[in-house]
Amino acid sequence: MSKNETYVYTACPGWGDHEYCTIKTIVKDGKIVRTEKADYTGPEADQGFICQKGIASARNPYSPHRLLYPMKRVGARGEGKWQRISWEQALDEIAAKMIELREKYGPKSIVMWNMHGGTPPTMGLDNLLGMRFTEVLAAVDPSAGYGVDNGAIYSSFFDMGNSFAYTGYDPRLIPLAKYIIVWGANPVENQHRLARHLVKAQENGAKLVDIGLVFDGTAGKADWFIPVKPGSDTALALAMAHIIIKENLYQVDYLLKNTVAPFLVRMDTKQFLRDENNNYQAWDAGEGKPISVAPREKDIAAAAPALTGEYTVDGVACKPAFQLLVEHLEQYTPEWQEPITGVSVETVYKLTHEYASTKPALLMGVLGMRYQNQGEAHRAHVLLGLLTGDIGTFGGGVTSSLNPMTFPFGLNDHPIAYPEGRPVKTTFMRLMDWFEQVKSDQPWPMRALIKTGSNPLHNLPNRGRWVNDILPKMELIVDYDVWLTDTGELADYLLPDCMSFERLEIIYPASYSHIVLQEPAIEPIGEARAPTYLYTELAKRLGVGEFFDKTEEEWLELRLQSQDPSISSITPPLTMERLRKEKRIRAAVPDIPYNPAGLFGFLTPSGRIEFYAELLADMDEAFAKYRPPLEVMDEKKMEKYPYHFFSGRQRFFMQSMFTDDPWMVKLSGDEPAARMNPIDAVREGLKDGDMLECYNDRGKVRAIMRVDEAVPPGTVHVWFGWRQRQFEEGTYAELLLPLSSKETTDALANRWWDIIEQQGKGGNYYVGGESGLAGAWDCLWDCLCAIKKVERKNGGQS
Ligand SMILES: Nc1nc2c(c(=O)[nH]1)N[C@H]1C(S)=C(S)[C@@H](COP(=O)(O)OP(=O)(O)OC[C@H]3O[C@@H](n4cnc5c(=O)[nH]c(N)nc54)[C@H](O)[C@@H]3O)O[C@H]1N2
Ligand SMILES: Nc1nc2c(c(=O)[nH]1)N[C@H]1C(S)=C(S)[C@@H](COP(=O)(O)OP(=O)(O)OC[C@H]3O[C@@H](n4cnc5c(=O)[nH]c(N)nc54)[C@H](O)[C@@H]3O)O[C@H]1N2
Ligand code: SF4
Ligand SMILES: [Mo]
Repeated sequence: MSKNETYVYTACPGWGDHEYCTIKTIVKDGKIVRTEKADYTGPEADQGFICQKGIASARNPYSPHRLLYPMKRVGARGEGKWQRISWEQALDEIAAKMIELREKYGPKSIVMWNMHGGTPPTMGLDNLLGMRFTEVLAAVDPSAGYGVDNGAIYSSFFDMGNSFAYTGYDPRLIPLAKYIIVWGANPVENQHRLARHLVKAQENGAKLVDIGLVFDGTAGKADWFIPVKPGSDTALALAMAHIIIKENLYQVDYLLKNTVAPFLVRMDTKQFLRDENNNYQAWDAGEGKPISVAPREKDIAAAAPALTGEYTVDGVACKPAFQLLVEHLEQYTPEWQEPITGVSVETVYKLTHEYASTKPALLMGVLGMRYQNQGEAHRAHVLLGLLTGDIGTFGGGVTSSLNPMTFPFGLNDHPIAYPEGRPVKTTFMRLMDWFEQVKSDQPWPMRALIKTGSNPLHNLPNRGRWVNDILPKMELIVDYDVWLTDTGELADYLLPDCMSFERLEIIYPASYSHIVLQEPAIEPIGEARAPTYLYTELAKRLGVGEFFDKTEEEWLELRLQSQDPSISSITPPLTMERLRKEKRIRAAVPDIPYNPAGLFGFLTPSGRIEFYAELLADMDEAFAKYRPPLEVMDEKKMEKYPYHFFSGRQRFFMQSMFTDDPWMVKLSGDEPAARMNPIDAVREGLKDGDMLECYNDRGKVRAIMRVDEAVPPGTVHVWFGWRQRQFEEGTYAELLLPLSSKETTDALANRWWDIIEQQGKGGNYYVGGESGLAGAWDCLWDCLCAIKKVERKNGGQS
């Protein structure tokens, strides 16, 4: 750093829902001059590299596109006519309308949309005070059930007992792996921090295999790319499991100690056999009698615990869960999967032999499998990881959401989010129920939508539902953001938040075992105001001011009063004063990398991996099964809509967060494109540069056609990130099939939500305990479309 330069730490504005980088923001003469990687301490000193977006983010606060003043709609909704007003006027009018609606329709007519993923830093005051506000108003929160990433999360609840404990993976473990399958993900372009560790693993001799759809950056870096047909992965994974069993490549000792493989299942009820003390039962083939196994007991005191066979105990016919698995997998042969996945029989054998014989093997992925059957894909991955004995090993295992994190720890957030320490007044709803209810006004009407986190009109499927069913019901729509987004364009009031560079916060998710103080690098630009101001001022006007009586500094001091030993045993104690001085402080956590299975054990009732999910046995869903995706493999639907429509992400955008930066737009090709394989383009008589309309019965999008061999035949790919106004017509969100609907939801997701609700945990993922979030997990590329060439209107604009 040169003379006259100072620095603070900041959550990267490209935070997204996954990366969570802390950046070092360097300031000179009151202006941000550049950003760099943060300096961590101790064993994490060499971690925390950032990407080109983080580097370019120093420009963001000064963007002419920023939302800088409160705005009030003057024309019709969506007409784009705004009038600048003062904060006073905005707050007075919004509060008056909320009071009016509350009196007329009750407190539950107010909907607070405060989805946490994308607001830097997740679980900062933006989110926490939003939750508190929702709670004291006794309002509705449908966004806690917004689960775009959660096929894996709910399915791991059944097999692993916890939805959250297994989604994170310490990036420092990756270079220890000797075989890595990136399966349905693109970490080289989307998880830049992991990319470095993958390269290191390759340098250490690991083989990197990519099983994917598009020949993306990770495929380019991989030693072996295996293309699969969309939504078919469960078939491939189950065929691999089939081979592992047929050829005895599984780890018997691991199965006996860590899984329900030896547990006897009653053939009459399909539940585990239990003794009078409610312990599980295995079969001792040495003694020829059953033996009890207590939950969490690892070693079975049997001479020879049986994994296969059929036994009768007190007149009840039983089989070990492993025997049932062998029978279940019989049908999933490599020959059976070939026409489904497009992967040859030889390839499946080669892949399986390499994967099962190299240790440790890591299976990374799942988020690229956003099809209706994604939960089964993750369960099938878990099955592979336990058959090979990799789950829980250092360098091996199965990850789902690629959240690169180190040791997790909690701040004292419950009392901030919920004055009573837990939600008692908030109504949490599944998104699919919410849509139904808003549309029908039954059993009660909802009339105000206050959106403080996320950009649902851009990022949720079937935009038409919002435009036609939801927004017209709302007498008040407020959008608190830093840009004018697709959601903001349809609001009545726009309120400008501060960017992370302008706010005081604490950063901790994925900050490499450190608690970091985010200090304002610059004064707020324009009239941007931080969430403490927004909620304090609104609460005052709504008669709940006593719940918002603290300054930013005081809220943060309260967050540090955590009982979590990782925080409470920091010496000298963690205080704001200490943080001000040192900027980042290492939590009291071990020096070795975090390994979730090692740390938590398995949180199922048995304390073992329940690849036989007892909770689903009555539905005949105890094992992972192949189920075709809803649209993409449906030959009948393909007669009308022959192309798979894919809107996956690319490296220069972070969801909808960098789309207003001309550099990123330039690097992304100036304007949105629909990419197609040359084989399809030639057959359709299309030329590179033609204007293409992709459509189905939900909606349409127009974009320039680009020929690209990276896209497989049969797929049209429009990059995720572009705003609606950057397309000539329509947007990808119009076409997409949502799972948050009665027609498309999945029996496992419904069962999961029922259990969570029974346990009183229908609330929030991060704050409400180990569960939460999903229940309405939505879907993004289980989607078909047709295409046609159209005339270009205006030469495109970006
Ligand atoms: N640059 C950038 N980085 C990001 C984000 C961003 O917007 N921009 N967003 C962040 C967020 S919130 C998330 S959730 C993550 C997501 O990160 P990823 O999971 O990596 O997401 P995608 O790039 O959307 O999809 C990954 C890959 O899935 C493959 N795929 C598609 N369909 C199938 C299929 O049926 N089977 C298989 N095996 N593969 C398939 C495609 O080849 C695609 O390249 O990225 C995070 N990082
Ligand atoms: N077509 C398609 N749709 C997708 C996906 C896809 O791949 N393709 N991916 C899905 C996935 S995995 C995810 S996680 C979701 C993400 O969905 P969202 O969470 O809705 O995505 P973001 O664009 O990150 O939205 C964050 C919002 O917060 C705003 N924001 C940024 N910084 C601040 C701040 O400091 N304060 C305030 N108040 N607001 C701020 C941003 O401008 C943006 O409007 O999208 C999903 N939707
Ligand atoms: S990976 Fe994401 S959070 Fe990290 S520096 Fe890049 S844009 Fe920022
Ligand atoms: Mo995500």
